[in-house]
Amino acid sequence: MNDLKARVFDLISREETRQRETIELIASENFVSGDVLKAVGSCLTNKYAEGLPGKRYYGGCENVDRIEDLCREAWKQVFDTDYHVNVQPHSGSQANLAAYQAVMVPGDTLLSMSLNDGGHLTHGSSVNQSGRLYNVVFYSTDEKGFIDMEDVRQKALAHRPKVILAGASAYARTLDFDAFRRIADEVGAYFMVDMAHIAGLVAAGVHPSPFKAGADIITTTTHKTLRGPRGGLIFCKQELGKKMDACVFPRTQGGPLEHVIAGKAIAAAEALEPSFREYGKNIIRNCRAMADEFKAMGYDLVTGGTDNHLMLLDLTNKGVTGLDLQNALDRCSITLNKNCVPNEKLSPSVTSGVRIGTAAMTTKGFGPGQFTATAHLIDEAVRALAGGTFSDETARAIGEKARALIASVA
Ligand code: DSN
Repeated sequence: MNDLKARVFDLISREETRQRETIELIASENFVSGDVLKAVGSCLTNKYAEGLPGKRYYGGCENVDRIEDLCREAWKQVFDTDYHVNVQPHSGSQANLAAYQAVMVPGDTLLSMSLNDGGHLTHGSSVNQSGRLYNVVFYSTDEKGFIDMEDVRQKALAHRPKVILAGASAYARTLDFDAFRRIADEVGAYFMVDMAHIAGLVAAGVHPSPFKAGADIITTTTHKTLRGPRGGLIFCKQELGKKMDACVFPRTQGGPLEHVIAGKAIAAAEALEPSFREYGKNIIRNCRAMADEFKAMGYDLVTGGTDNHLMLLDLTNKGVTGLDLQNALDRCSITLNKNCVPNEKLSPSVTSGVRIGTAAMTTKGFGPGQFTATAHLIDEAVRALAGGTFSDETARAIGEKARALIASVA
């Protein structure tokens, strides 16, 4: 093995250790099963299969055709839907880009939630293609951080968007899909949902379903609460299916990643197991327990709490920035990410808050006891940072306790 390979494998092994010995609180991450890893690491990575099952531009597709068909059917079963599905998007960003192209032309209006309020980069941010191609209008959150549905309606009436988008990457509350659908109908807009963060909760039946609300297009990633491989999916009403497929390939992508599609099929099989429903319930139970503990310790939570897998801590009253806390916790075997809060005064690379999610550590077996104990470890770091006493010794002491918590469920 040459030196470069040895270095790469060494780094993979270090990352395995980091993932094993760290309390993982990034709300968009999770730990896949050995079967998902096996599929993603399989010989399917060698295969080109541009096109769709039965309509490929390459020979030798008989096995990948079958896998992709199984994958499509399984995901429809997971969400109990007869929508059209495309399982080829390489990511959530690719899924959104293709979905927009199926119903909008450049210059059309998209009504969505801004990145600062909890939306996603691909929901019209000026630094993303979505913000450059479309005329983007953002609806707002109220002073507590809740989506203001009256503002959605007023902006929809004023701007007559082609698409109204519901979905977020840092929003701790239930999305009212029925209310969005009604507004979209009132102004004749397509109603699109990006359920990437909450898809596992929808699959588990612990968050309202955008399918039941009749969204026209639903995109998701497969690697967050769904606990599958890194990738995307697009569901849409049957009448949009042909256009949607063409917007994935050849419009925005080339050859599909059939090894990842196989991993998505395995993840769908796992989401269909009864234990997945239990997993979804536990994610929320754990998140509420941790949020309550933070509140009891005097922390401000955006919206005052959580209904889903994540919470946003506003650290303004603690005198600590999101960046400082993220960096300090990196030294304590605890991983999370800095995050903007409503009316953010600091830059997105510093921020006044952090986002905390419970999906990954629920997979590892953490229950309310471990999550509340983790809240106290984070508080220990915050207090040391605020008091100017955070040191190598603080990091070592918190890190030891974090690793003991992990060991307690191993
Ligand atoms: N960047 C992801 C997140 O952390 O929410 C979304 O794509």
